[in-house]
Amino acid sequence: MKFATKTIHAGVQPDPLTGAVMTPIYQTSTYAQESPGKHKGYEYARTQNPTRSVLESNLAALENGQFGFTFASGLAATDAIIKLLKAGDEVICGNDLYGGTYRIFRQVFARFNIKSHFVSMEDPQNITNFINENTRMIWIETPTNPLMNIADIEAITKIGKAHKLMTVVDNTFATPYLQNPLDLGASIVVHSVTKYLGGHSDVIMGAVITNDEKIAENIGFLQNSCGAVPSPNDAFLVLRGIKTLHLRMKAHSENARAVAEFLHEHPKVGKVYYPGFPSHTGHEIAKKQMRDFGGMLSFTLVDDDLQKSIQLMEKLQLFTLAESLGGVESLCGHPASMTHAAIPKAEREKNGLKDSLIRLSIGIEDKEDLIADLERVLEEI
Ligand code: P1T
Repeated sequence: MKFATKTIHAGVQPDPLTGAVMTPIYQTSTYAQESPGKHKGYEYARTQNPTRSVLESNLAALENGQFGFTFASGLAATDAIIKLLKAGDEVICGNDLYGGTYRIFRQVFARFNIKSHFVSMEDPQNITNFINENTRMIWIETPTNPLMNIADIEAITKIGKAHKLMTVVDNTFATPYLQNPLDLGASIVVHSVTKYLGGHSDVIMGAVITNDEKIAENIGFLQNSCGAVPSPNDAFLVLRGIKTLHLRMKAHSENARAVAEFLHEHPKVGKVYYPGFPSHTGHEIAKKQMRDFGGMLSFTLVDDDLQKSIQLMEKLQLFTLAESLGGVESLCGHPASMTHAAIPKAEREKNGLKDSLIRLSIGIEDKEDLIADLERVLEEI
């Protein structure tokens, strides 16, 4: 099956009980058993839920994976993956990551003696400098949040395999429409389903997808044992959202390209962080591993003036100032005080994340209206 067909059909069958074409919301916490242990494959809804199972099969198919698991949030999915490790293990992470991912490594799992190193993934050789006998995992985002850096998934998974490490790719920004890390050798794909997969800013959810049977068995065990599962209602909403993923990602990518080009030409704009530009350091790798460049971009003003950046975000009308991304509506955000505030300022700046940086999640409105909104505000500040 090709991608668009998979979004609509993979894992989805008319309901065996009624023939309902849309997967029903099985809003139940438990299931009747005929005799102890004699049941229809469903015992308790933390462990299995038919609405969730359909979504998990669908997500696995989209990522060309065999096994899919959903969680109550992207961070709950991240939490489950880190719990594959034990005290004393070490992880090498990209140095530009969602602030919450940094926080869970540094402020939660550090307490359980899981050590994390944050290094630039633009040159995969940086990883080898940190590998020792305790290293178990490499963790990357590509494109990264919020600097839109690109990591070479194939090159990094090769290093991972050579040292028997798991390579985890957070594919939230790209989505499986644009990039399939498992095909490039990744051990695990993680998603904040909250974003493009859900697509409508109305659900918090995460997902883990893998082709590795042993990893799948452990993630399934952790999903049930730790219990951060999503609700069947949310599983229904995400199944519904995914049916238009291909159409939305095409529109997000087209609009983001137009907005990036507009900003690039504007005299009041400083740097535009967008991997679709041939001048972007990761452009060639992005072209190799992605089908388009996605709907996210960041930029600074020419004088790096924080107050003007804030004014701009306050004055935009079509871009709502809010955390999150990947919905049909455009959002703007201030990473330093919002999504990446958990990273100490010195660390942020060392990695190139300026306080004046503005992040845009480009929606699927008419691009002329988005550009007009930005043009008006850039004029006013
Ligand atoms: O918010 P949650 O569903 O728990 O997902 C966490 C997460 C994981 N990975 C990436 C790349 C993310 O961007 C996120 C969440 N990010 C935001 C809320 C944000 O505005 O960047």
